[in-house]
Amino acid sequence: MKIYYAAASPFVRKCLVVAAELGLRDKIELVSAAAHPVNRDQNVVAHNPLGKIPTLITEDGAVLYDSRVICEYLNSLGNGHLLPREGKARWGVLVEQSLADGVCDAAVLTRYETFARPEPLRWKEWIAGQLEKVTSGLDLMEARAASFGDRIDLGTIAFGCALGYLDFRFASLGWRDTRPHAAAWFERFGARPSMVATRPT
Ligand SMILES: N[C@@H](CCC(=O)N[C@@H](CS)C(=O)NCC(=O)O)C(=O)O
Repeated sequence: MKIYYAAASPFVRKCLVVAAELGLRDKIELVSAAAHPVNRDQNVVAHNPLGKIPTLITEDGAVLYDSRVICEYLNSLGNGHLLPREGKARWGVLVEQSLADGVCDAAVLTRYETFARPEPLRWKEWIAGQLEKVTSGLDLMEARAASFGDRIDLGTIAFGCALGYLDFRFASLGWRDTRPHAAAWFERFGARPSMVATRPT
């Protein structure tokens, strides 16, 4: 399999952590991509009209995106223990993934607004609105993290990648200051080999 990839992307990281936790990491070749909302990477667009990463090409040539689809696919290839099969537990994990991905979406959009958009066109209130999503999302993540224990699944992996992205790009937010449960949980979770191997630099 091949994945269009950038080390900084929290969505790519989520897929690679999932692959590592399932013992599939060696089966995935990384193909560097320069995904950008304006200067679109045509190598990615050739497979995925949205031009976004991650984009996965499977062994039989199918093209999969976005990260949620890729993670479910990898889970089905491995022995499927990262997503409960049914019931309340399944919806709980999927919503946790949506929450963490939503925090990443807002953070990535803030990055684009501050670094990709020409300065005279930047919209301060829009950036503030995205950052509010990040902080209110973090508040719910704090509440959920209190009961995570040693859970390893799509929900906790997505949380880990979101918190790692905030450390990487938004350290000045100081998310740990008022979120002790998430901080303590991430201290342990972030030390997993799958997380260490994919830490953005
Ligand atoms: N919902 C998508 C989000 C992916 C995403 O936004 N990736 C960013 C990189 S972190 C990207 O490809 N940006 C290029 C663009 O917006 O065109 C997923 O879960 O895979």
